[in-house]
Amino acid sequence: MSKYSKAVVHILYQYEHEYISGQFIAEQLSISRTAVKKVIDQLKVEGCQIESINHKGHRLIQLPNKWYSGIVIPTLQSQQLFDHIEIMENVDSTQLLAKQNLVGNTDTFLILSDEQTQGKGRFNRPWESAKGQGLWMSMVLRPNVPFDMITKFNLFMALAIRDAIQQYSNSKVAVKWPNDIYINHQKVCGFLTEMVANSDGIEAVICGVGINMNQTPSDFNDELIQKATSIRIHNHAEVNRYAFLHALIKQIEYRYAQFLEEPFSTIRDEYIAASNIWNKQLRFTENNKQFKGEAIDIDANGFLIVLDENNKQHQLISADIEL
Ligand code: BTX
Repeated sequence: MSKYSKAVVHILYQYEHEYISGQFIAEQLSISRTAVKKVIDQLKVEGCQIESINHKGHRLIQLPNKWYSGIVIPTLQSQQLFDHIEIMENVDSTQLLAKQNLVGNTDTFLILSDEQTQGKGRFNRPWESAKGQGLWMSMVLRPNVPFDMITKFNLFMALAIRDAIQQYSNSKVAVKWPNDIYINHQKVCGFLTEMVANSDGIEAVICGVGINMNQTPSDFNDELIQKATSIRIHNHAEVNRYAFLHALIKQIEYRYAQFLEEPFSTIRDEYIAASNIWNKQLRFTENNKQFKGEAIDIDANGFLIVLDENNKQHQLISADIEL
């Protein structure tokens, strides 16, 4: 990739759907028109649809389904959460990479990848992360809080992700406590929060988020076709990945600040209203024990209160729930 391709992609994207001359791009970057043409030819080879017309210029029609750092970085220019942003084409898991990269420094950062070959959910379950179709990312944050705050962090993140997806969905987006986001009865997102801690508190929080952005129903494999959905399916149009990422990071910034300042009780009513687990019999698995019951409340600390079939009350900090 030419050293100017990031800048050229960014200019084309800023003027998306308009013609801009090679001369204009050359002047912006203080390079020759020949150099601009070379970069544009290379971008076309990579899959960028660019129309080039003599005496009119170049017009970006469509970008391929991949992250361009030349657009991600300026799109997230105003964010305050991360010291740096890493963009990968392919990785086993952004979560694994984040855990490796947080060692030996105190940086906060975001990793995005076009594809994960070994995306992981909770309990090491596989997370399907097909190339170009979703938002597969991990955030490393360094809140100066005691380690029992991790559960609370997860609750605030749930609302951030829900609110961002809701901006793009015509159907209601709901939180399935504690780690999933649903549209109707199908999963659109799974996220998980892990941490590195020492006796003084949390060293790093690593939050992995997988969002099905642009799959069509036929993109899901046999296991997921019934269980999973994407934002696009409920938006009736392809989702602009950069606009969505921007909306998501804004929501995460807002909820992260709230998490640092406020108790869970501040968002408890909002969380309860956003949840999809009420008024139905559910199957719970907690520490390998299974039982049926009904969720009746989320308490001021974010614990789920469940009444089982024998009317015994349980207070759950985390569990697997089958809807
Ligand atoms: P989870 O354990 O609640 O969900 C995993 C389950 O969800 C799987 O067993 C499968 O049934 C279903 N599933 C797998 N892939 C998908 C998908 N694309 N859409 C809907 N359902 C699916 C939730 O785990 C947490 C997932 C976190 C994923 C992110 S992606 C970026 C980061 N890197 C990484 O390896 N994991 C996180």
